[in-house]
Amino acid sequence: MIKKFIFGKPIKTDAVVKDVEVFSNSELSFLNEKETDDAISFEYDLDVDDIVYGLGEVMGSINKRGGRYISFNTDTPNHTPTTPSLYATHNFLVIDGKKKFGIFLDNPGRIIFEVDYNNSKKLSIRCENKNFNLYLIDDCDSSYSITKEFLSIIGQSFIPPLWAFGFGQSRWGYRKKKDFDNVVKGYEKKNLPLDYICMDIDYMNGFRDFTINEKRFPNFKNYVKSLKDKNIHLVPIIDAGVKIDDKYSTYLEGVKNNYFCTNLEGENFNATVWPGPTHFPDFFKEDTRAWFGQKYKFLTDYGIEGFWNDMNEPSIFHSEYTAKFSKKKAITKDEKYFLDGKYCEYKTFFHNIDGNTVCHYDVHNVYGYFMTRAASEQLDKILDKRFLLFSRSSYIGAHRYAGIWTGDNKSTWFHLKQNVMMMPSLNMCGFLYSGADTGGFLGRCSRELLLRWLAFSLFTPLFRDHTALLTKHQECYKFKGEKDFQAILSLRYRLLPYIYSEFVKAVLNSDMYIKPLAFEYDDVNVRKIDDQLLVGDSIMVAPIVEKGKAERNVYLPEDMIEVKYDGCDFKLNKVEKGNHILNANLNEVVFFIRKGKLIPISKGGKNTAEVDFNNLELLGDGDQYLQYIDDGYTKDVKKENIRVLKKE
Ligand code: MIG
Repeated sequence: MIKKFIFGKPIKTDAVVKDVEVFSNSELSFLNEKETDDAISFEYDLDVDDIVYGLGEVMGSINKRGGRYISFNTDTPNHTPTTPSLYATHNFLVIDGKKKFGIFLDNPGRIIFEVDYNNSKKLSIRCENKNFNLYLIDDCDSSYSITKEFLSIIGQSFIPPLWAFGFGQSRWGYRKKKDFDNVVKGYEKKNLPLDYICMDIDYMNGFRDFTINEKRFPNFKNYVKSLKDKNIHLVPIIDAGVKIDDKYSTYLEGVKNNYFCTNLEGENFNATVWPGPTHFPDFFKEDTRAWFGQKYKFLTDYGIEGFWNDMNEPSIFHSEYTAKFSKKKAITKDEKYFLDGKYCEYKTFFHNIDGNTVCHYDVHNVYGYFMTRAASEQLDKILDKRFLLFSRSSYIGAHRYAGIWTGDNKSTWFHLKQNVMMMPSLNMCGFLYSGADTGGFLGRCSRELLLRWLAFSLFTPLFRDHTALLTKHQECYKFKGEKDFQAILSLRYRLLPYIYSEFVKAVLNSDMYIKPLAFEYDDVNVRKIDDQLLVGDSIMVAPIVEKGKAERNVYLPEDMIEVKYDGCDFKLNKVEKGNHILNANLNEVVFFIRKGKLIPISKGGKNTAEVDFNNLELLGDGDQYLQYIDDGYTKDVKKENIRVLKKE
């Protein structure tokens, strides 16, 4: 049963799309609500064995106990075990104990969650914005059913085209056509698959959105087409800020139509990001969203069908207010308010929400969501097929409009493990099309780390190798011994019919694509496992996430079939329920097929277009597999596209 509780006067976030009955707040007494001048708080006593799932894009394990998490979208390059905020806000959590319930705080303001923090045995939630909706899901017998109820009220997740399920290469630092040609050549030469290349900020003219540097990309339309003829897509980045420049049409249109956020004086707010001084579009306004979204047509007219939205927390290097106040010797009390804390700038600009002026700080966490929604709603109108879109910042609701990537991680084993642990939480919040920068964004990626990371990421829908400016090159073809890379990457394409089918079925059924083991198995031994995951309905993965290791422990909650793939053969081996050790060399991936299940395997290909979805081999001991199949572009994604494959 899902119940809605209303506190104050919340703004419309559209996070929840289904009507939910409203109940009196007195029914929430078990959450010990307390209201003070500056917050509404809740507190709940946790039993020793209670597990707390959820919160989407946050650091830590699948079980959130022991952590302090702050919902306040932040551009941070330092993701440590105790980093409280990343780029997204996903305020859904499930408490799994004697009492089982889920809570979703549809609150765009700053929230502090403490989950058995410092062994307090308490779950405490402090909402700074006192205007919000709270949804409670109870009367369910498992965390999994609570999650599915939740997914059913927030609406269907975004589905990109089939090519977006291929492998993508990216690097901040590709500047000109030749850099992209080299990537294509590099992958071709070493016989490695590739479906898309991301274009980072240097393709633009002085970091102006919706421009192309024609000197670096002469005849861009032909170039896009020539790559598409090879089944390779270009995916340009779009940043949130619009450069202040009298000769730039996007800027002029924004000023003329009052599309931008305003400052304390009511003028357009001025903040510095990559292009220098910029204005931020006020994505809370419908007309701003329609305008900004239509701007993507500039690029779709060149044949572009995929984008990534960045810097939309929004990230600010510095602003007119920090500049002004930092020069002053004496600061008044009022001014101090704006300089108090790290997030001062967010208190100094404003949105127009249904005619009311609202301080950005209070609604900060939905800004990126509304940017991505702007893009998605208009791309949907511009193109008569599905498109790729993924965003850095997000909020629950954004999952209907785009996928996400998890931002600026590092080339470390810890970040690989963190990627594994975060995936189920993202899925719980509707972000099925998601993934991390494979190989790590910052730092120097070793060959071993990249191979192991690819061996995990090949199971995640967004499968992209991305790295930062000035780091060591991290493209697969830059490393010696291409055979190992061929082996790992080819598995993605051999599993593509399974991955695509399981992904779409999960979307259509308001289900998760990647799940914790405990969501399927009622087995005390799996409650603490956070480095093994279920991928779709048939596969369990147990990735190697440690340096110098070719083996690891794995626990099977039931009899399974171990599959070892080395680039050619699938070696099958029946394994009994219980503890085992798995071995996988750098050119091998080991995964498991669940009891009574099947997986379809294709012959593979150099890109998704080459994969034959009809000529499939079935592995496993089940008797039928439900395959979702379509043309890879249609918007009409429906259950009728599912066919039954039977084992002979
Ligand atoms: O301030 O566009 O997370 O993926 O390569 C850095 C450059 C801005 C941050 C993104 C990253 C991207 C980078 N961007």
